[in-house]
Amino acid sequence: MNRIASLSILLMGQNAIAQERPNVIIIYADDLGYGDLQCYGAKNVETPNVNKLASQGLLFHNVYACAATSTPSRYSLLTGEYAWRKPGTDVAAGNAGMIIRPEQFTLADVFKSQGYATGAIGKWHLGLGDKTGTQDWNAPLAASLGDLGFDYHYIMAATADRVPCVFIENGQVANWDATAPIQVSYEQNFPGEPTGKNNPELLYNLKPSVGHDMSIVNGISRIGYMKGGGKALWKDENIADSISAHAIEFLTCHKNEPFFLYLCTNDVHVPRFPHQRFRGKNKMGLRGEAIMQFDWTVGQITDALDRLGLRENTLIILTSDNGPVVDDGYQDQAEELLNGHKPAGELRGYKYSVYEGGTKVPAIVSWPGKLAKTGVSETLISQIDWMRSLATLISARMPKGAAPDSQNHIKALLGEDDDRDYVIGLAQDHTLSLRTKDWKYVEPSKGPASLSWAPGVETGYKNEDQLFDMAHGDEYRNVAADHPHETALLKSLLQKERK
Ligand code: NG6
Ligand code: CA
Repeated sequence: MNRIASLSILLMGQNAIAQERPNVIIIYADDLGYGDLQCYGAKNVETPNVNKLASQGLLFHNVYACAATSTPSRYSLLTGEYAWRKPGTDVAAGNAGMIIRPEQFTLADVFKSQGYATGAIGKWHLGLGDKTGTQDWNAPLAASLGDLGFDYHYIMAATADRVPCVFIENGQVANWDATAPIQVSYEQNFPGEPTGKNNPELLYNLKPSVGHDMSIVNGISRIGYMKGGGKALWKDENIADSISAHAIEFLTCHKNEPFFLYLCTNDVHVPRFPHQRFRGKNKMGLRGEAIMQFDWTVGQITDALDRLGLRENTLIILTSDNGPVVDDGYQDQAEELLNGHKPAGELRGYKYSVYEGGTKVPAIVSWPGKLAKTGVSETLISQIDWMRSLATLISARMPKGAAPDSQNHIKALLGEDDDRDYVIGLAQDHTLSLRTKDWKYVEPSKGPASLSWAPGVETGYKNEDQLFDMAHGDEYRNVAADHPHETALLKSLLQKERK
């Protein structure tokens, strides 16, 4: 059967789709930019495993994360609801209560409802437990991913630069150490505990440039205070290895049944501190090595699928939670060593921005023999739609009210042209943008033009309407005054969405 024929069977009727029951893996990178992969034009770093995935599948030029930072972007992907509709979805502290509530129907529930085994491995950053600051980290957490449809979970509570610096497996600290009970606070230090601010001599691995000067774990100071942890504390250089080992274990355990794996790497977020075997291997230093380590992780997963005979029946979606940033608060020389590398490619702006660099992300889909085409896709896609699209793929029904902003665009993910009418992007200060295939509108904002904590990021906040001609890829010249009709139209679409 040729590819088009197999796709049309796939999209024809519910039964035909259900028979497919492919495994689905979302590989969600952190802060990986549109220009950071070799297959997207990066020159200073080799990414052979990702390149291979792209060359056998689809490489997208117009995929958008829902937000320019992690928590709101992940919230939207997993719930199909725009984060800007839901208060409390900004970048979460490590002791935030669980942001998605157990009664919400999630992407994991979609798969679970169809009998899939579901797993979440790696960075979480959507809160844990009942209520912010009240967690007992020395006992099973009161609420965790098991309440959101994930059968198995092995996660970092927030980010590597936020305490607690431990992995949490199925709602309990992994390798919990009875001799070193864990305490966490985002308000005050624990008496006698060193901090990056007071004890810079203890920072033997990495020093902060902005913030990140509270508790010290593994010779790196973080955001927030923690005490204890003992043998449960992670070593940053082993995080990618732990994530990939647990992912391979999950694949192996579930090789005989359909599974969904939400695999979130810590790479290439700060603190960038990859394993020794990558050190000194890239001229861009730690940030380049973190990209190599990300690529290595991808290779670990695809090799495991090959070994297990699962490659053919597994749909892999690789993407990023938001755009790239170079200096994000540690002295890792990322800026000095760029050597001409452009993390966001030719896009304007970075992580946090309302411009393309904030939310346009690399995206690759691979499903051997099942895509309508391979090569490049220009289709306009938002991650907000993946929940309903994947539900359609596996014939899952969703309860009324679930995934309110998510549309079915499975055809787009599998290689047909199926543009979304428009995608909405959320910048760090809550400024929204709306982009159609031809135009991009940015609403007026009172936010600052640059950020004190991330020098080098152009936010794009301006106290006026901005309109850009995306048909000609020009996000530099504001043409709102020349095109009042388009400006008004896009502005009113955005206002309507907001209601
Ligand atoms: C910022 C952090 C930054 C990063 C970001 C969240 C400082 C100075 N900066 O506040 O390092 O952690 O939050 O990134 O603390 S995200 O990708 O998880 O959204
Ligand atoms: Ca991120």
